[in-house]
Amino acid sequence: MHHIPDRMHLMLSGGDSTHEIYRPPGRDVLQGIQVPTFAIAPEAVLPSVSNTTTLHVAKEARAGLSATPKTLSPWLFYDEAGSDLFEQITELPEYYPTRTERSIFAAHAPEILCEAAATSNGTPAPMLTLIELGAGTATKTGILLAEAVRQQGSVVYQPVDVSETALAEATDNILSSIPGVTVRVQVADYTREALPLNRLANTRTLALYIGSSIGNFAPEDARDVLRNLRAQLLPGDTLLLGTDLAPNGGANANKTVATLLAAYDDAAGTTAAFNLNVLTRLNRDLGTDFDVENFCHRACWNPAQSRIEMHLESITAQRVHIPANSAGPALAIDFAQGESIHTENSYKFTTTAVETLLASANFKSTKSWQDPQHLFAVTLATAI
Ligand code: AVJ
Repeated sequence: MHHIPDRMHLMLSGGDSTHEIYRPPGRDVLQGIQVPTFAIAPEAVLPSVSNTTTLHVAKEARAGLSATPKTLSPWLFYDEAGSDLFEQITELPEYYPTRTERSIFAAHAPEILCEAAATSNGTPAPMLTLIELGAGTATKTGILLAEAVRQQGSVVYQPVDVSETALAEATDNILSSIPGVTVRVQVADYTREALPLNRLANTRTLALYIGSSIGNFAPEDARDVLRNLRAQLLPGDTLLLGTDLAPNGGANANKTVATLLAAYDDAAGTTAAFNLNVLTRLNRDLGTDFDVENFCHRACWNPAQSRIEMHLESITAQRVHIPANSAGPALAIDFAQGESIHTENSYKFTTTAVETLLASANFKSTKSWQDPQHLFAVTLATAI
């Protein structure tokens, strides 16, 4: 049973002129939530590519699979099945990042929120508004929201995500478990759109970018994502950044390459299923004819780039077809035996790398917290 949130707590997140009433599948009323929609030129639509998301999938697949080496972007993982598989990954014994970051929040939430509200000149602390990039179902955010309510009586929470269903779930969870939170959802892709974050006037913003989501971006792209965010903030606003740490960084002998590899190639095969699901998604969305059985999951550590890479390796020589659609003509994609599609990078950071990245986007690292095993870092940075 889904809890229907109190409508009074749901406010329109503006910034776009076109809106529609948001009705999650299988649910009755959630009419308070409104989300931006997109205008599509009628002539750009063919039956096989019938909405902007699918058009974007088609363009991405065409470009990535025609390139050498072949690539597919990690955002393609997150259809409904992929999002479910990712949730399962976060509970695997080998996948330490999610529970480790949660443990850091649980241990340090009061200090994190105090630091974010602190003023250098002794003026009264302003109210904090929490904005979360790529919020998903916001399962870890509750700890921080509950602490914000404890410290300031109430809090406005603005989760931003591409997935409406994830945001609806996030809203349900938070409104039913943490009194004092007002949720303003925003359906947007912060990686592609110059976001109007609808920063609330007369409050200070604490932007959350957690879960090591930044790890999917190559250094220059990561910098651009943070610069985009920075452009929406005022000096004194803060960013809480979650980053997975590099193996054997400094005095850290707890974290080995083997620890990392296990996290991306678990015994139950959940990460393999997550990786392979992207091919199932393309078959469904674009009518491609990937034989999913004929590819296998590979995870490797790239020490020069400090990243885990995920690949889908072609078991045999084979040809795959992308049917003609509004994104382009029919394409045949040839795979040699052992050739792979590079599907994801997951960058791992040293504390120095985190500081350098933050500085490159005009943030000053204020304070950082790690778990006792130094697997994961949570860094508070101030917009300067
Ligand atoms: C969601 C990007 C943080 O890199 O660990 C998990 C995605 N991929 N297992 C990560 C992921 C394979 C995850 N991030």
